[in-house]
Amino acid sequence: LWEKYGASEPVDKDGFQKSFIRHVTTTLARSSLNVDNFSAYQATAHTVRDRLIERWNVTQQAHTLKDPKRVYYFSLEFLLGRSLDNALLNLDLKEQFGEGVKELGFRMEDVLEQEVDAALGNGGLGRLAACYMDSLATLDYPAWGYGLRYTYGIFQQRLKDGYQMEFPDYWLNFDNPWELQRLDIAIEIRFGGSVSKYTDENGHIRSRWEGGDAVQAVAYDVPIPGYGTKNCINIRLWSSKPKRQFDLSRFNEGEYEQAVQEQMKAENITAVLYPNDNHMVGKELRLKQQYFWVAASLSDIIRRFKKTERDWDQFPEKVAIQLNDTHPTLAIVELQRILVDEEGLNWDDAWDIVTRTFAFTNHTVLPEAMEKWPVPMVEYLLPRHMQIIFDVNLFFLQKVEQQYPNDRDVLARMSIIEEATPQFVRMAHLAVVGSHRVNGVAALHSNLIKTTIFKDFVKYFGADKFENKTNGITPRRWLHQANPKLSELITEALGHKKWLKDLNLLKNLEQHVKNKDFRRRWIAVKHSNKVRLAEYIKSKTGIDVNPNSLFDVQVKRIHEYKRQFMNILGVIHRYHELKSLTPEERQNVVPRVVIFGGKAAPGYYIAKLVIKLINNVSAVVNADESIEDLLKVVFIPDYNVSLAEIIIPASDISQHISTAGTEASGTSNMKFVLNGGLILGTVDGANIEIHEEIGDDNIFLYRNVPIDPALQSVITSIETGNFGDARIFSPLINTLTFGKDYYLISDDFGSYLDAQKLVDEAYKDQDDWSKKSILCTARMGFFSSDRAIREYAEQIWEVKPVPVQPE
Ligand code: 26W
Repeated sequence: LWEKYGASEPVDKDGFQKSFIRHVTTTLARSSLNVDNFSAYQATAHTVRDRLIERWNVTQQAHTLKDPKRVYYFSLEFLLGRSLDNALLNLDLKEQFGEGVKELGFRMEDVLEQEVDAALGNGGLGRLAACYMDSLATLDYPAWGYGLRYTYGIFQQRLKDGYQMEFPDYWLNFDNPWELQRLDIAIEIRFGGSVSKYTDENGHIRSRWEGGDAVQAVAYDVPIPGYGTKNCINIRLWSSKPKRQFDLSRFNEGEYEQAVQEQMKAENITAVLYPNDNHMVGKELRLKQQYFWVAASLSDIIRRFKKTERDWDQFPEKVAIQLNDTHPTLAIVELQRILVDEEGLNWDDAWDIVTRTFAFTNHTVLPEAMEKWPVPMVEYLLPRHMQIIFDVNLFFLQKVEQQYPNDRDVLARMSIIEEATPQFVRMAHLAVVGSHRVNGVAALHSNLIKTTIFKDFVKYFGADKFENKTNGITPRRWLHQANPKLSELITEALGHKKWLKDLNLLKNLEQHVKNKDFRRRWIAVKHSNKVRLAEYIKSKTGIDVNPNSLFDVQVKRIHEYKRQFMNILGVIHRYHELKSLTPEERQNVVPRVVIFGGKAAPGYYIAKLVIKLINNVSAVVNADESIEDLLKVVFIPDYNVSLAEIIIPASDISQHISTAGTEASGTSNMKFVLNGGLILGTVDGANIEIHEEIGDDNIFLYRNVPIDPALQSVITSIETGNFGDARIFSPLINTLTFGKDYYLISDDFGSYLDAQKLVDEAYKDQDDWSKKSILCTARMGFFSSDRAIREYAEQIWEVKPVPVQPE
């Protein structure tokens, strides 16, 4: 019967239409007369979901049968964006289903637009996790992601009076077809309570964690389909629910209402994603999120491991866990607790298993981003874990002391505990000590961490423990999906689609650079992407921009170290210069549209002021008729993944201008260049490696030179009130003066302006620019997340591809 009825539905146009109508009728309970674009989206999504579930089942069964070593990617953020278009392309159903949708009276573009983003992340780290899941699936690795199913994702940003306003992102309002609820998988997670000691039957003194309050972790599975493979992997997201049993004694004592309220508090744990990027805020609820998530995930992994009845010492041969920054570091402590307290292993054997299991990726060197938790808070929420952390630290420091006798400073520097009042747990130190590998995310960054924050650890553990894994991006979403016209042109030129699985094949585009017609078509694609963005800008902001201008883009989280402030100061400078030009000189000017986008953390006062300044400058410049089309300034609100998919393909030049040494990698820089956009950047993060790959002629990198007089006149202009009430900006201006210019804007401003001049000059020769643009794309093979994932798999995880049997 399974064979008779279980066969897949056909995936052609007719099969699609049949399934679409069935879902409208039974899943949505609607009639044919009552199908709007949103219902069409839902019916299409459910049809695709059915296909995904089939693949998911086949893949997971195959993995269970073969029982290979698996990799688990622990990330507090997965910034997936939309799923429908991605699934249609990865499953190669877009054409057939597109036809089917059209015949039913809808436009696929409109249908795709209905989907809300899954925005369970802040920025770089969360989007990286999403790209890595795409590559893990595409390369047939037996992998799972583990994260949290936040009820509210990153806030929605709107502008009022030029100021950022935050609104809740209640993304689950209308059912989410991209998840499978697993009510059967519910794990109890404990907080608080106390630790007691007892002597076991062998006379050993052991610890037991008792009492406290428990909540339940319920699993939701998000299928992630690979491209050009049947492999479909899983992201398991946990949602907190009250435990099923109420505390009966409470009821009997008549505290019904209080008991119910306690239960409801359970749901708070996964209610909201913390909106801070690169900035630690020590909220107790955040620590609870972290423990809730890693405890549920480990319990799930251990349950799977135990089914195969292997010895514990084989655990690291079956399980690799990658820690995406320090957020999941408590997993190290939780595994040690389970092995010692519950499974009865001795401390050293347990610790050996733990360190062979975990590897840790660092994503930032900013001091304010380093996670550290007050010891009293950890003690109160997780009393046994705090004891274990102290023990780990004690044994670790004893060994350090053996290596460096009589060096008290080194012990203080390397300690997992920061000796302050109160004491703090340094999560990065714990992550380094509890992992067998530590990596940075770009060459410069990996070298930097070895000589700064982890210097002592490199000396103690040896340099081999520390590696570089330069970040990558998935070409499926960031070229094929976001830029269909360019993807088509590339496929036509290369004569195949293999480049989507082997991005180095783009190299062969280089031979087309000399083909005039190819260059013309390349530019035409860019132009049509700019027209599309111009329409979007008009519809959202009311601002008219001319697609024949140079589109200059900076989109990323707003942060002082990323220096959007320097960009807008440069815009003011450009504005002043334009106003002083003679009519003849104006003939020579390259018209520019300067586009900004990005969210500021709600509590980040200076970042919010930067947004306000950009909007004030935008208002003044765009309203100045004397400037005409020579300069337009736009802040596009609510930058997110699906907006990035419109903006990135339309960029001529994008800015990645962090203070040298502060941006660990950056990943949007890769996305822009892959789409034939040039970059203007500092010698920082992955810009350096991009430069190495694409060559001097195709990138505008600049280095700092000392202070510039042009900056002073710009500051004076703001202070004079040319851009609205000057008083509101004085805290922002103050960041530049009084020796506090921490991010070195004043040092870099002059060379920044010089680099911008080079951009203008280069853009005047459109034909030459098109050559640069093509070479950019052609030389980006290295930055595929497939390359990055292969490196992790081979050099850190030691996992191998497990292809699901072909049909
Ligand atoms: C505890 C608060 C907090 C929250 C998030 C601290 C740090 C983070 C993230 C690690 C910040 C982040 O996203 N870092 C970015 O990671 C990207 C992926 O590796 C890099 O490309 C970016 O350069 C880096 O800023």
